Amino acid sequence: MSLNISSKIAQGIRLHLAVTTSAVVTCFFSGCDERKGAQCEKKARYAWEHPKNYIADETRAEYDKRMAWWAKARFGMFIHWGIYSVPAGEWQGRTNYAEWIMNRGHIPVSVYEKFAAKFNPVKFNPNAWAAAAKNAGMEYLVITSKHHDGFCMFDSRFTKYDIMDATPFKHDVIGELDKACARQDVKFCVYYSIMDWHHPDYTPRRKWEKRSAEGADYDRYVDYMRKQLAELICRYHPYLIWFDGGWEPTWTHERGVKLYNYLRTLDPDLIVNNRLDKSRSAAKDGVHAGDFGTPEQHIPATGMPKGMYWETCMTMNRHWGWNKRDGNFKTVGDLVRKLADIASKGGNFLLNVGPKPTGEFPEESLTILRGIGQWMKVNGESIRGTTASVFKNLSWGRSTTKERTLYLHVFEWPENGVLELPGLLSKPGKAELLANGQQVDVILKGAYGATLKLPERAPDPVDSVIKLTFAVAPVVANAPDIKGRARFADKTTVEIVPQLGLEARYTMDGSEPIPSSPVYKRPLEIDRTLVIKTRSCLKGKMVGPTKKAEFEKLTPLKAVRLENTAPGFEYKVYQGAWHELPDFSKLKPVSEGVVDSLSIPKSARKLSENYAVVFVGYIDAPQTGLYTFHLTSDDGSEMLLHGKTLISNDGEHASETKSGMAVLERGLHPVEVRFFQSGGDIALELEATQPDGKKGELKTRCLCR
Ligand code: FHN
Repeated sequence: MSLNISSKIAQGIRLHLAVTTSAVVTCFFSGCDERKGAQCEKKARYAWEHPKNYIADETRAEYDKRMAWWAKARFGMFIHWGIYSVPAGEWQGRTNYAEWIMNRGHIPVSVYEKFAAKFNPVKFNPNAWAAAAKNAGMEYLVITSKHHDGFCMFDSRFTKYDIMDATPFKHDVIGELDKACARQDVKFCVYYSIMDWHHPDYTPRRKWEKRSAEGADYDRYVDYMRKQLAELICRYHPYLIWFDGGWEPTWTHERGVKLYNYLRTLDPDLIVNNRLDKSRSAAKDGVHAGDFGTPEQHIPATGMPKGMYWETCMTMNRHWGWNKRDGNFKTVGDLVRKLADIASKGGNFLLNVGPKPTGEFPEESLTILRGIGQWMKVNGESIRGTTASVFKNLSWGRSTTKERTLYLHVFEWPENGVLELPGLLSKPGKAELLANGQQVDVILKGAYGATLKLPERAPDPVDSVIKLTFAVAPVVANAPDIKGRARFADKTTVEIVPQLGLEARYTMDGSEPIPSSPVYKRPLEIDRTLVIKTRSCLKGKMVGPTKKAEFEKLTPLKAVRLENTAPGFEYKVYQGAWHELPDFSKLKPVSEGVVDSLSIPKSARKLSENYAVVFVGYIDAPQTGLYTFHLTSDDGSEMLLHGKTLISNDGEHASETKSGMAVLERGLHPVEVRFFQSGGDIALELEATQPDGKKGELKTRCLCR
């Protein structure tokens, strides 16, 4: 019996103990058939009515212990599979859909339900899926048990809209994959969407729907949800539940907190992501619900603050669910480097597969999984069980850490064979190529620092790993941090943050810091454009890389003198499917007009997706001084001031805010905002923090009356 099954039994016993200690039902493991929903429901009802407050009461040590297997895993498989795979991304002539097809294609429930009767994935092979994950080096697997369309890929007692009742397939996909994962020693986890476009009690309805919300009772929907979650926990004992779709106003922080504590009361070892709370915080702050952060389709530039668990989820192509025309798959090399980059920042990588309606993985996905698996077979120890890099920045690649071992992920193999180890203060004991154990020469540089003399040929074209072992945990002198506003109006304050135990010496004339340069002791007041450089100093020797930061004193942008303006923005609407802002000079608008403030015009909203809008007007700056503009959008956007890009927030993404600063003279300044919506949620807002600190929407005017 593989370890994993026994740990499942242990989990099952723990589950019983966790709840039977609440003296609700004395349920002996052997006699209690978890599959009887009624008994499970009784245990869950107690947990719902009497949840423990894990958010407030769990200690950091308990939290870290519970997260240990997940943090060690580093790499998992995401699977988006449902009846939305039947139309394969196509509907009424459009081909850019996937798991959002019901909403973006405005498909009424009665029509969409018909996909269930066509869902018959006879080639579904759970063992092959679990093996594909394991062989790729993935230690856990998260599959959609219910996505936003409300269709359940498991046999639920609380709806007929599930794979057992509504499809000819009649296999409990979740249950079969759960068992297959146990056999392959892959930890089985499920995704569950709070948003549900099918359930009659879920609100808000889609704006385009005719289906009335009359009689809908959201509390009744939440009760449905908690019962289904009890089914999933009691029957399949998932190691983790990955929530999504909690962004609509009906779902609240309070509901997220209650749900989190309920789930943990039902299974204290369960891990839950941060998307069941509104804030999506990843901090263990005793207030917010959720155990790890979930950046999507991107890798945070410097990871997440120390102590926060986080996981980047990403598609292999451009869609989560199956789209038969989407051949834009990332390369194996790109994904291996992303995996190393994420691990070097202390995060996990959840890489998605969107299976076909036949039950097969796309061939491209299998090729990618095999390619990553080949790399992981040789280099897996440099990912699994590692922690973040001790180097803040490496020009040639990344680094991961395992106590007294550093794994150097060399993306760019040095032509001269010399690999710099910037700021390394500890003396390496041994250096070897992980691929073949070949020794690598370590050349010490004086009291501190070292380089490696590498063989001519890199063992791996994408990421060659060098294993460096030390007598003690290695210490690196990184560059001190420099904090301050890069662009300012009249003066600003700059802080330099030395590394613990080291001095930060600095210059303000752009020259290299040397042992006789000033030691940073207090914030620097600057009132002119200049360059600051700083470097760590240890016992009179400069160590580690130099950090450079440029500070620009902004000259106020001149206001333009205009007559006959009126409040608002002129706008033009364009139609098309884009993944980033198009070149509007090559397009013809489908409608135009004036809006009182920056908002999506009705003529665009009617298109619901695959459209862009360009707004033109004048910011009416009430005072002279420094303005910080904040542009929020879902999907991409851009703000131009006096014809130059001030903020770029482009690309397909969930709601995201980017900022930019400018010094404005009191008066009118030409502004243009460009926005595109590919589909799904929508957001567009432009706010400004004024020189007096007041934040809000600025008035705009246009030559539009
Ligand atoms: O709307 C979903 C989307 O379909 C997909 O499930 C991703 C995966 O993280 N989550 C939401 C978009 O942020």
